[in-house]
Amino acid sequence: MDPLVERVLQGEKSALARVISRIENREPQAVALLDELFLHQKAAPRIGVTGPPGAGKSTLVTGLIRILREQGHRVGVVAVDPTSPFSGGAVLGDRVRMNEVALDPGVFIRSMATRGSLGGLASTSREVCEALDAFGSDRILLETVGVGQSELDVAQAADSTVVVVVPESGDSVQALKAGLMEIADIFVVNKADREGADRMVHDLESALSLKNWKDRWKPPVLKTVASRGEGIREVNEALERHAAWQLETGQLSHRRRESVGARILELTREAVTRAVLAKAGRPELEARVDAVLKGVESPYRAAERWAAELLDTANAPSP
Ligand SMILES: Nc1nc2c(ncn2[C@@H]2O[C@H](COP(=O)(O)OP(=O)(O)O)[C@@H](O)[C@H]2O)c(=O)[nH]1
Ligand SMILES: [Mg+2]
Repeated sequence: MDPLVERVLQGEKSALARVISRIENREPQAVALLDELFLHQKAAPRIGVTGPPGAGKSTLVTGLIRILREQGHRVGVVAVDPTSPFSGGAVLGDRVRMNEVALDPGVFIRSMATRGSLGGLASTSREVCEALDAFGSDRILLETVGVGQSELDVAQAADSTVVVVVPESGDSVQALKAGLMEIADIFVVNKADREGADRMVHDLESALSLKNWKDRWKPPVLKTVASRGEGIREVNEALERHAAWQLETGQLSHRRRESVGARILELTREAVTRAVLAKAGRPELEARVDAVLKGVESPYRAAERWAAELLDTANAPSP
């Protein structure tokens, strides 16, 4: 076993931090580390918290960490926020509270910058969750900004997803139509100390009541004032109910199965692309680019043709 992996399994924070840096920097050894760590996961529940910038996600996460710690859990947090150019440790909303939880030996917080593409962020954050799980975090919180498809991908790595909105975001019902409805297991209307919170709750509930929830989990709509710690216990209870429901109905294994399937496909796609470029090389790609630029064929056609050729070669009986 890699000594670094051994140290992570013993719960050494500095070793975990190093493994995560290797994952983030896409260092070649990271794959070997992940490969070893994967087998030591205990399938800790992963809780996604998503919503627009400034909605209070980090503040809510801080409150959840506190409650989970009271319950004796070891908590791992991954915060992915491309809209917030935080530097150093300023991950969570309130520095003082953040320091309080970050100094707790039972809490590990990692913020992820916008390094590389957003698409890469989705798989990187998933890998970081795996490392946290092997490390011994038995609850993993994943904070992401809900703005684009990639963030939705990140949210989908979670077993339960909390979507945070605020009263003044009158457009959030609009956002629901754009896909948040699909991923929310729990809605939180935060900043309920502001005007319009009840109206927002009402709007969300009306939008939800239009759907048929038979045999499905109907997302509850909760109100919080995260900055004062109000309503967070109820959010945690809703998360516990959702986890229990998923276990009873088999949804949990279904969701994880889908997630692992998508992951294998994604990794296979990456591996195939790497292998093709290594073998055929850039010139092969350039020739196809030329054909597309000259209007000989479309990129769709070029890709289809290339894939067909590759599969043909792979399937051809050896001479
Ligand atoms: N009035 C009010 N402000 C809040 C509440 N929750 C968080 N905030 C503030 O909103 C700002 C953004 O919070 P943050 O947690 O960083 O939002 P994030 O970008 O979604 O992670 C901070 O200044 C928080 O103190 C709340 O319930 N009421
Ligand atoms: Mg935040």
